[in-house]
Amino acid sequence: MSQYPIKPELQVQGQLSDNERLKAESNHLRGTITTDLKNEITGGFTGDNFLLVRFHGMYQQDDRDLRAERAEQKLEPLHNVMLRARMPGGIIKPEQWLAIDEFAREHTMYGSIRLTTRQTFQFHGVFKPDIKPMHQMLNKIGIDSIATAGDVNRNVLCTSNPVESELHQQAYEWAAKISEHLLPKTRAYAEIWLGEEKVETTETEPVLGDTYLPRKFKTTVVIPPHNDVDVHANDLNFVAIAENGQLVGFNVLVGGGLAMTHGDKATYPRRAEDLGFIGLEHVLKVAEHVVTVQRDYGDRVNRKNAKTKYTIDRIGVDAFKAEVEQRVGVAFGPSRPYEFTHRGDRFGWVEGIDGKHHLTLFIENGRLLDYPGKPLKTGVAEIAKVHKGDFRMTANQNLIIAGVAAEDKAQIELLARSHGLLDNSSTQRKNSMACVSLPTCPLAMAEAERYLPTLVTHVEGILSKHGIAEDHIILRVVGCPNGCGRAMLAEAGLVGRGPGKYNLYLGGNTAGTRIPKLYLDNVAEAEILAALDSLIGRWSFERNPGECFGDFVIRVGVVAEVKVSKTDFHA
Ligand code: SRM
Ligand code: SF4
Repeated sequence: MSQYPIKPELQVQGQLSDNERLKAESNHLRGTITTDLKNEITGGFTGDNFLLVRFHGMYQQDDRDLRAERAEQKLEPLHNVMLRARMPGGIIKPEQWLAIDEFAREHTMYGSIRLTTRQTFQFHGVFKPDIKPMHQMLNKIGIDSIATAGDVNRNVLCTSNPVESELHQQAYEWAAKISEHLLPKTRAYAEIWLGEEKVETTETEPVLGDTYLPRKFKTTVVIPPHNDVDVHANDLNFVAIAENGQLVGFNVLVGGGLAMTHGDKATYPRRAEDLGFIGLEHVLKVAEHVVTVQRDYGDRVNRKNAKTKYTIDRIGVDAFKAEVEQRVGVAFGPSRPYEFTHRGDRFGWVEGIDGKHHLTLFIENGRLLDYPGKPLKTGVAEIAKVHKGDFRMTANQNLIIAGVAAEDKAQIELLARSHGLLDNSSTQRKNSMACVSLPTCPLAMAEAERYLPTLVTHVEGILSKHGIAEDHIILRVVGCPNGCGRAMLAEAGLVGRGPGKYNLYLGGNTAGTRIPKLYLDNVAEAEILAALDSLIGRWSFERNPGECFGDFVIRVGVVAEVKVSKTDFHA
């Protein structure tokens, strides 16, 4: 039941999806998780708990490489969970890092820390007996995993490089406040994982609602001209508007999202669009009511069309905006001018305007592990032992060692270099990204993380062959059309169709403001590389000065521009 008058004509009527039942019956996300935790017969969670643990930041998984062997031995899949932490703006302190480093080493199947495309980390392969101790360890160091998955507002992103120190600090504080404001109010997490007493209260969820949101919801705070968080992948974005280096308010963009389903034309990636400018005093109320409008009008019948992007396309952006304005009690002002110019992280050292130094490390695929001759994970831990600032995870799966005093730079750099954290990867490699995919992701159709390094080597070869080895294209690979590595904002995006087969999409741009379009359907590597070879060859001698690959392929008519996703993407 909403606390606001509802317009039934704007709602989707019909049989609610089963996820709505399970949320309603979950006793505010408790289910019977506690009982399941004690069940030693299976390593997994049963019934509704399988999905409910997601609201607590965990996904039940099993290693897909081991499935057949386990089945042959008549064993159940090797159930474990993946944990995703809540880390608004991706900031983590060295002492927190050392604790997660130890947990990953001692208590996870893969021993890695995986930096994600949403500025946080994941542990993969945590077995049931270690789940509760893991949450208690995290709680001890001031980290939780509340609402990093499930039908809620997820980890709130914030432009990561703190080079414009004061503005960044202000933006970061808003990201943290928005994250807190939109958290579920249920005490289920504290009771189940931290063993806190159940207090007899009548719990309600005034913002998210007692059946939570129709679908996942994603929010960013971004400081132009860097669009490092890829705003168009997100439901709600606060674009920082500054005057004389001071934050004065935000332009609000809503309705971005990248997922689709192969063969279902009612699903498509979509850019976020502008609602207008708001002053700082309205930020939390606007965040709250973009959420409550999506809560009340999002599609709870068909989950494939449940995200904000579809709500806006169904009811119209004007109706959506009017509803938000009415609930907040304020009108959006005209959008203030701003421009996004780029997305990639700024690798190497930069000096902030406060005189502190920040070192951005390229972490291929965000996977921190000790590789032969490249002990990356140990390297970051060694840095954490001496570092006096903090670490910042970027939305491109990289890591910034932030807030280094001039006199400490040499020591940090030496540690980074001696552990392989500062190699001379090409610009192309540093601007390529893949989602996790196999072996842990249950939805993967093709390889992504494990394939990317080889694919990049081929693309490096193509660039060299055409005499432009120093140039790059924004290249992204995802194992399925959910698009976690944001291929649907790449200049060249590969989307998994089946083992070794991908769709190739072309035409995103460097600023991340355009959705690419299908160029090749369900093809293998040879065909993809042949196409890239020919197109990169043309780009190398036909491009206008400064013209990026994505702009080029549209200008010369290789693919049509996607202006309005609903009509253009599948056309
Ligand atoms: Fe994602 C589901 C990994 C960012 C869209 N995503 C999954 C799951 C949990 C698979 C599952 O449901 O069982 C993947 C776990 C793989 C594993 O083994 O770790 C997974 N998503 C990831 C991460 C780790 C990819 C990475 O390589 O970094 C990212 C974690 C983000 C985080 O820290 O919160 C991740 N996922 C994204 C993004 C990119 C972004 O948000 O910037 C998207 C596209 C943007 C969007 O939401 O439109 C994305 N993930 C999805 C979807 C499709 C949602 C939809 O609208 O239909 C799913 C499937 C679902 O929700 O049903 C999904
Ligand atoms: Fe898994 Fe697909 Fe997301 Fe890749 S894009 S992590 S394969 S859900």
